[in-house]
Amino acid sequence: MVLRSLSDLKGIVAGKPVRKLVLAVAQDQNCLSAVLRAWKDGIIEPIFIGDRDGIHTICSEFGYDISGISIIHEPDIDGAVEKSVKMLSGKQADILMKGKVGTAKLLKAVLHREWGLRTGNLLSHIAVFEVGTYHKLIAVTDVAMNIAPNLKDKIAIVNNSVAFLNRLGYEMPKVAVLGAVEMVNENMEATLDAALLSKMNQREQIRNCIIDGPLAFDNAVSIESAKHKGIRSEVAGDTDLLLMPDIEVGNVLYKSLVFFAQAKVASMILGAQVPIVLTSRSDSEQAKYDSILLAAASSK
Ligand code: COD
Repeated sequence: MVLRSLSDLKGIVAGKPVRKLVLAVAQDQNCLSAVLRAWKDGIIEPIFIGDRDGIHTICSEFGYDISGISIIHEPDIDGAVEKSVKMLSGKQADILMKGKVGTAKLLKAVLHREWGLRTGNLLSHIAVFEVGTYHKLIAVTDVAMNIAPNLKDKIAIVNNSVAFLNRLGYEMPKVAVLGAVEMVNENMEATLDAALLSKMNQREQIRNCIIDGPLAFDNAVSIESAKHKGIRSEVAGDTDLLLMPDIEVGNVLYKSLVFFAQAKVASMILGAQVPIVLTSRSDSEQAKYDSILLAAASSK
């Protein structure tokens, strides 16, 4: 199975129960608009936690009808984040979504030792792009949570991402581990990790996917480019998942795809007790809607 567009996710969600989504620090116009659209489309049932007056002001200004939606009033940002995370860890809802709060603040609450959403696994971020010049969706990890993953972290990030793609219906997703070059260079750590991950996959230490690397970005997404360099690879030109060497490379690729290539994107955090919709403040309303769709489609 291969998904070609983010709207293909609707077909997956159609067969699943409606999930309860908590919007943490809900007084954000783009987030409210996306959540309400997803609610009307029967994807989720929302709960808003945040400043009630702020939420009502936005809704009356933009004409949003929120009658029937529960609002938990908590004007303090830290308090609203804590109440939201606790609602998820208390199993009263299914999906957490970041509203008008910084990424690091929300993630620190998610990682809280007593009332957070840890599982014992590494948590990681995944972004799924619909790019006009590529023949299918392409996922990129980790562009927003793990800053400088070591080999052990990269194994966990691949495992999180592969389990996620398997849940979306991909039986053997193709994983490209990126480097600046496609040869192992002992001075470039990313190429050493890539070679190890590929060998671990060959030896079935990492399963349910096909890993190849190091691949430079052009070889990962273009078969012509790979052929030109004489690279024989099952992954080259047909990648489903790009593993980034670190957050800077990942974040720059993310922003380049959105701002230069007008790609559509959906993103979330994997590996926690529940799916977490974590879009950045500059993401569009459509990206927020698609991220809710992604979280619902990949729910267990
Ligand atoms: N998965 C599971 N546990 C983790 C993870 C993870 N990815 N990261 C940290 N932990 C655990 C550690 O094991 C430790 O027990 C505790 O959390 C604190 O660890 P620190 O001190 O390394 O981490 P923090 O709390 O200072 O920061 C964690 C963040 C996720 C907030 C941090 O890594 C971060 O700021 N990431 C980048 C977020 C960001 O700004 N993204 C924006 C890009 S758009």
